[in-house]
Amino acid sequence: QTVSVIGLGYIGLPTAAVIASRGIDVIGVDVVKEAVETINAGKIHIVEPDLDIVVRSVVTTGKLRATTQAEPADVFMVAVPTPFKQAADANHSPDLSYIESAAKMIAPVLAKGNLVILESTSPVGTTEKLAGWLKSARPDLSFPQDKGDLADIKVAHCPERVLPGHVLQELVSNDRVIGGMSSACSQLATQLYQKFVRGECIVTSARTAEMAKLTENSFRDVNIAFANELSVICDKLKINVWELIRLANRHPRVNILNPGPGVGGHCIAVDPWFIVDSCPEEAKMIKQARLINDDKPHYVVNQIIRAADEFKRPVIACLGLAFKADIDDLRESPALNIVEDLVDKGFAEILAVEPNIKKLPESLSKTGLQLTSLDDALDKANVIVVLVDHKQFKATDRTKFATKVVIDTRGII
Ligand code: SAJ
Repeated sequence: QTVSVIGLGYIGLPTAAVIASRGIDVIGVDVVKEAVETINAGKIHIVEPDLDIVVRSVVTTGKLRATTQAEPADVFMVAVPTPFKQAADANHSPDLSYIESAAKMIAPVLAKGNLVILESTSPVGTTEKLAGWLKSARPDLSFPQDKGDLADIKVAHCPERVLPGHVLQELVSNDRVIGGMSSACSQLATQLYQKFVRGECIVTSARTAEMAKLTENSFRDVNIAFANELSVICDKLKINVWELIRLANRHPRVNILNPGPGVGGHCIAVDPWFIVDSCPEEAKMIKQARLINDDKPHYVVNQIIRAADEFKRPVIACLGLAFKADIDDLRESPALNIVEDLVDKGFAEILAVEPNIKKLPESLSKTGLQLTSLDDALDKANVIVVLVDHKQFKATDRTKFATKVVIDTRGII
């Protein structure tokens, strides 16, 4: 059996590597030539604990090979991004163009008996759309929307659910929701996942699987919004929100999440919008949670401006740019947005610290800003803003903060 993974990013590459480590031949496909070359050299282009070791091993044994062009395989797993349309689009409508491109890419090499799995988090109805794109490119084959269990090509949605930073472990241990477009589709997909997943594989429809994934991330978003709202309320009432949450969580049925500078990443800050886009009238709380979490970075910027006001020459050390602790991922990062906003406002000298990257993203480097080491930043700054709870920051000697004004959005100090 040969499995082809389309999209070798934060989900696709670990998935390809784990499947290959089970002795299955894997062809990884990505449109980015540099990523393909890096992988074929046994290296990785993303930060994820232990992934380098697994990739090196499966590339060395020849079980994983990367290429820029689709090749015939038994199973195609699509793990491409599903962002929303950014440009001046207040409705956050989903951008399915990467899935459509993936469909066009694999269609020419599809053969009778193949299974196509959509792993990308997707709005309800996307798996049917994917099957539709495949069908229009290959009218010579039959698909489950017309032929059900008897179709030549099987199609299923099995949403990824792994936590960045713990991907290798969660890929294997998490339960999987398998949403086939017919029961034969689910059966074939289950057989594949059972080869590398220790968790349970639970079968449902493609639409329910799509909604299940969106629901998981919306649940988290709504709960973080509750914590973020509490943090703003506590500021006003002069209560330490961290102590408050610790106390409330002593109740056996209360489990409040952590407030922060906002919600980032490609998942939780995006997926709830897919529900809002499908049901704008009905998804009231889900939308409100998004708005609360999206507003938090502005609130933090205002806190910083007020703190800097005390100093004639404010120097602000911003600790962390990633969207959460101990990763290099800056996608939809509230920390990055806050630093961009501070630089843009130009009222202070900004020092950006991010131990997990080697150079600043274009949005900051073009302003002339450079990465500062943690020690330099702590020495020079009079205002310190903790934006990410990276392990390096948590391990810092607390006395270094003693003489500074500290805004700790993560509650590590
Ligand atoms: N955050 C808080 N407070 C918290 C928890 C998180 O402010 O108490 C913030 C983080 O700092 C970060 C954002 O929320 O900015 C999201 O981080 P996260 O760790 O909650 O989740 P992700 O985006 O890394 O991964 C999520 C996971 N989903 C759930 O936990 C329900 C993961 O299992 C999914 O596979 C992933 O989204 C995805 O790919 O959809």
